[in-house]
Amino acid sequence: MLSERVASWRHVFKLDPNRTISDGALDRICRSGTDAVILGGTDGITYDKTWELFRRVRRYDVPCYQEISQTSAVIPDFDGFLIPVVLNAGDLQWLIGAHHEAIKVYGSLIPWDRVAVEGYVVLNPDSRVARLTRARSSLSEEDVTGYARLAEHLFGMPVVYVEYSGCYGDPRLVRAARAGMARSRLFYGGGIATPDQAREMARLADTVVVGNLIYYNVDAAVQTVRHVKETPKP
Ligand code: 1GP
Repeated sequence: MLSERVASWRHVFKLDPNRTISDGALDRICRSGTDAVILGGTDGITYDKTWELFRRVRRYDVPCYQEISQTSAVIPDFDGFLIPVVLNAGDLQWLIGAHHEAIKVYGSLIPWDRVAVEGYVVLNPDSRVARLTRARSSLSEEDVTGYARLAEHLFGMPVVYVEYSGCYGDPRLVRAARAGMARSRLFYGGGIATPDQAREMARLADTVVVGNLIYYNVDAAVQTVRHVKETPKP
């Protein structure tokens, strides 16, 4: 089951098929010792761009997963599929609409043992994902704890994902998510650029996701693997 594999991830890189990465940088990311590489993004995700990047990543041993944002870009060859559900979306499409449309058409073909749902709480109002989903991102600690509790206990989601995409987050809200959870995996992603940031979020979250840094400082990105893995688990 993918949800069992996800439970072992401490550090993950997220690559955007809509962004350019050199062979050298990709080589360093794939050999970095990270636990998994996720391919996903918000804008301009197509089958061709996803395939092109997947083809390059799968030459390496690192497991590679697709985070699905466009049904038309799904590639069956990935090791597994992560399905984002934006819990604080203002637009129902990103909570259940797109999922229902996709399952209506492709439901009988979906390899459920290779699928895991991520309950996203989107907290950076300026991020592309917040704008697209019209996320209600001005949340209190109680709000975030409530979303995390709801994701785990009402919906049985294996992952709660505190998403600050593009900016470093407020540790108090990451802690608030943890307070609502007992068994699900807490993912943190957003703006990690320094060793201190990697360590701080690794103390609070089970899994730390690094994205943007790959594209402007691959050396620093690779070092986050060590900084996260050397930090005691929460
Ligand atoms: C984005 O959470 C990931 O979905 C990582 O965020 O790109 O800001 O590192 P950054």
